Amino acid sequence: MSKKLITAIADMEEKEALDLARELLARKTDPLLILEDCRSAMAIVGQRYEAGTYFLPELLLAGEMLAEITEIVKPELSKAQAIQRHGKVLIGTVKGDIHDIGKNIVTFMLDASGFEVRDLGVDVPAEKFVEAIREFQPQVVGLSGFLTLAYDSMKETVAAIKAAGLRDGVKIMIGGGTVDDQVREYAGADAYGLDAMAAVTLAKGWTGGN
Ligand code: B12
Repeated sequence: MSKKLITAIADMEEKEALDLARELLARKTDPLLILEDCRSAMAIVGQRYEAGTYFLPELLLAGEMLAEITEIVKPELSKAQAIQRHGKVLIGTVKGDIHDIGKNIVTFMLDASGFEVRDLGVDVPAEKFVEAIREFQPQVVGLSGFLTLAYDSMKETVAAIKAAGLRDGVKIMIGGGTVDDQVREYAGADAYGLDAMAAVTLAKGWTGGN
């Protein structure tokens, strides 16, 4: 863990944060640990937003910094993973929610771990997931969401997949922010994953990848 990186992101020191991320990579720090620090920093940003000391511009800048750091660590992450295609994963941020930093990390990790991933983007209505399952034929569907309202959208999406007669053909994992096993049960998904590595482990478990 790099306290300096966490503090730089949390304090909105963009240049320092990016320089530190590059420096850590150059010192052969595990790219996953760098992403983990980003997550810790985001939690602090969230607390400051809740406390009223940060506002939307800070959330936006934090989002940008995280996206930039993800771009910086991407090449190293790719190198660490052997490319061997395991199966197909369809992913998206559910309806009403536009948070996609976490989803993008999950997408990237799945791709780097050998999955063919189709990313439907953000604010994705249930019907769009159904359409894409018919067309793309994934074994795994990933639903991401950070807002509390995303829980209902996840439930609607799983119900729509079931109503379309496609539920038995796919495994559904959910994740993002405060999603936990209770939300999984509420939504009717097969599993929830705490982070990008958990998403990869779940998908591999369902597709027989290793
Ligand atoms: C950055 C941010 C934004 C950015 C988003 C930029 C972007 N491109 O995503 C912007 C500024 C746009 C934004 C907007 C809003 N935000 Co905001 N935002 C955040 C913030 C600071 C960080 C979120 C984040 O990216 N975290 C880092 C990522 C890496 O974590 P993650 O998503 O959890 O992802 C990891 C895991 O969860 C997992 N994972 C993620 N997806 C999936 C999927 C699967 C299948 C699996 C297995 C795993 C998995 O793997 C990821 C990597 O390890 C949080 C505060 C916080 N507490 O974190 C608030 C927060 C989420 N936002 C909040 C709010 C209220 C909003 C707004 C409504 C604000 C407003 N008044 O307009 C809007 C939402 C608009 C909408 N319709 O969605 C609230 C949500 C409250 C709630 N419970 O509903 C929070 C918690 C802040 C707060 N404390 O109030 N936000």
